[in-house]
Amino acid sequence: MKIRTLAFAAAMFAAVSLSAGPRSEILKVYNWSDYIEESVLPEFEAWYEQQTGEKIKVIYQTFDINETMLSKIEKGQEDYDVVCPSDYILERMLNNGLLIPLDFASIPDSINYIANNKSPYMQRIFREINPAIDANDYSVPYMWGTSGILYNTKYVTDEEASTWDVIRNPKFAGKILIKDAPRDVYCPVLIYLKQEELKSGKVTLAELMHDSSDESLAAVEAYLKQVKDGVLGWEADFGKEQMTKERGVVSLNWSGDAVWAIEEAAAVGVELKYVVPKEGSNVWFDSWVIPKYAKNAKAATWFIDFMCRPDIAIRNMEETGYVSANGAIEVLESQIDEEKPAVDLSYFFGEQASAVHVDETLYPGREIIERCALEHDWGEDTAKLLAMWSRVKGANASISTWVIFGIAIVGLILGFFFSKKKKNHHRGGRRK
Ligand code: SPD
Repeated sequence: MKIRTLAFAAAMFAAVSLSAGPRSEILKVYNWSDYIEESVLPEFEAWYEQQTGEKIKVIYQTFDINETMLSKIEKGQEDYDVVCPSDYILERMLNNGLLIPLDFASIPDSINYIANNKSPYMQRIFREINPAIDANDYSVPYMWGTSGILYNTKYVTDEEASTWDVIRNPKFAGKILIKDAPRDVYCPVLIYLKQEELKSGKVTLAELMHDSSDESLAAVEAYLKQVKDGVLGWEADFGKEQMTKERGVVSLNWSGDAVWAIEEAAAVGVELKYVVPKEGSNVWFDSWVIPKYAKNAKAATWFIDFMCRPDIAIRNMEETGYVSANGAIEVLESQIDEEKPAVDLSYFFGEQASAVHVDETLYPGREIIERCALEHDWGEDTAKLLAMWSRVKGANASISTWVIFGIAIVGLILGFFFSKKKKNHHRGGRRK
């Protein structure tokens, strides 16, 4: 597995833009960094031409955080044809009418990989995102996983890593990496802080995922301020390498980054492990959608279908460490390793998968999934979370935080400018 470099993306974007043809022959894809096997892109171009008789050139760009992508669509109205938001951003895009429905009927039945490889589990959780709009009509899941703790077994015991409190354990001060993803940090910390309420049944995990109260934000902020002194870095993508090089020993991370790091570290004799702490966590997914400003929905739909082709899904998994949300049994079979303990995956693949020998970091078993919940859109309250995040990180803020912060400031300035312009216009109108 190798990491996509920014330079590659920039060079590819520049080269393709220069030679770009008519818009109907261009497909603009905006995806997370390190989230695809690059060679599938030219293969898609050839496949599309073979299937439709039409030419297509993929312009591929990447982002590190959901909020950058969202801002480009929501505020910038950029004409990306396919983007890949996480669950709570998909929910926001649905709620705000930013997506167009997928025209599944435009793909012939014989090659409709979207329809043929749906996982019943994914379909169910997509239906639950917004009871009024079925997210299955607008999006197709790409990868999924959990948030948890990646740790170096030379320094950290299984017991120490089994609780979220490990991120504030003074023993690991200066060697702790935290994902620079406010929602993915807030949720586990809140779950940790609300253990008593969860155990007594006063609150459920699912309810906590909607909890944007001032009280909970303040509690998480106070906790994270204690964590901060021991933090080596707030990272969007570099954490996995820091762990393989043993600069960090504890990392609050996503399961896919963990798989990548565990494999890379093993190659240099370092043992890393991943655990979803006992208190619970969030399960997440990223999915393909077509934003309403897209200019080539047809090629976008074919692209999404191509991504659901089992052999393509497997290659993307192998490259990135993440797990395809594809329900095809070939995808599961490609990951079977008889040396691993049996895991109950019937919730995802059906009864035939009640004891499959796979890596549980890749595919969480039923008992792990039962202590995880999905994050949700907070609407206007998202601003409170971002403000809290900036206060916690303060001078240590990373590039992505400054990007989010910059986006908010530009939004405020534009809002101020336009409201002034509107007032002047009204004044002018009255003077006439
Ligand atoms: N490097 C690609 C990372 C994509 C992971 N998405 C996880 C989102 C969790 N909210």
